[in-house]
Amino acid sequence: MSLMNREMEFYSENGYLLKKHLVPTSIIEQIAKETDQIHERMLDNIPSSIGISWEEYDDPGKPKRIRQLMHSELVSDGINRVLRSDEVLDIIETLIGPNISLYHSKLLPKSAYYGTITPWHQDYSYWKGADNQPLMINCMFFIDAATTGNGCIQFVPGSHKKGLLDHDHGNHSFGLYLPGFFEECDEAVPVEAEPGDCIFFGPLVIHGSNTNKSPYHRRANTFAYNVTNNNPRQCREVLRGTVLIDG
Ligand SMILES: O=C(O)CCC(=O)C(=O)O
Repeated sequence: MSLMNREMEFYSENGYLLKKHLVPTSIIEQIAKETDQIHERMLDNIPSSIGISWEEYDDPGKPKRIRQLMHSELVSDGINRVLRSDEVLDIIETLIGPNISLYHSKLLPKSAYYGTITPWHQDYSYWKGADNQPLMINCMFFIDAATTGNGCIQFVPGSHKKGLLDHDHGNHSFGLYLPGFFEECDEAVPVEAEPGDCIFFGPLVIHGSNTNKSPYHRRANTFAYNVTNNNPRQCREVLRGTVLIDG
């Protein structure tokens, strides 16, 4: 499935695009099972290939909750299938061309009651490098429903046209953020999503999300894809197209 003209226009105007029901229900159910109780399971035994950053709170009495889990394709076969599925890659190909590599797959569990803010930022602040253009793109897909009540992602439409802005640095997960951290932003648009929906967004659009104080988890997963050879260190696995050899 490729994108319709109006979807392409929406994406280039706003910097993001919601595609409804892209991942089949049966796979979402499988992933929901595979990521059930993920916080408790990872507490007992973190496989060496997985990278975890935990929620940090002032109150040490709160339970340990995962904020970001890198290499999520290794904890869930379903996630591994979605990241290389034609449904997702056909859209990525429409947006960045035929030479596609995986940069990362990351689970964002935003736990019920304890999920914290993701401050306003542009992903290219993390990804930029001398030999890397702002071409990488995210596909965020939803395992649970995401609503304003449980911290759905929010975008500042059109903000990708401003280019990369200066970010502040903090010593925590999501340690690069725009001045003001997560201050009220009148232009921000919350994008609610159902399980199986995917949001595609570019490296320069400003985004963030609120706390989850609700009783509902907001499990989501992002795949970051790169144009192969746009900085080979940020191309972990070629998924489509050719590998261009320099020289
Ligand atoms: O989990 C979220 O709501 C936002 C995640 C995010 O902004 C990111 O991974 O860059």
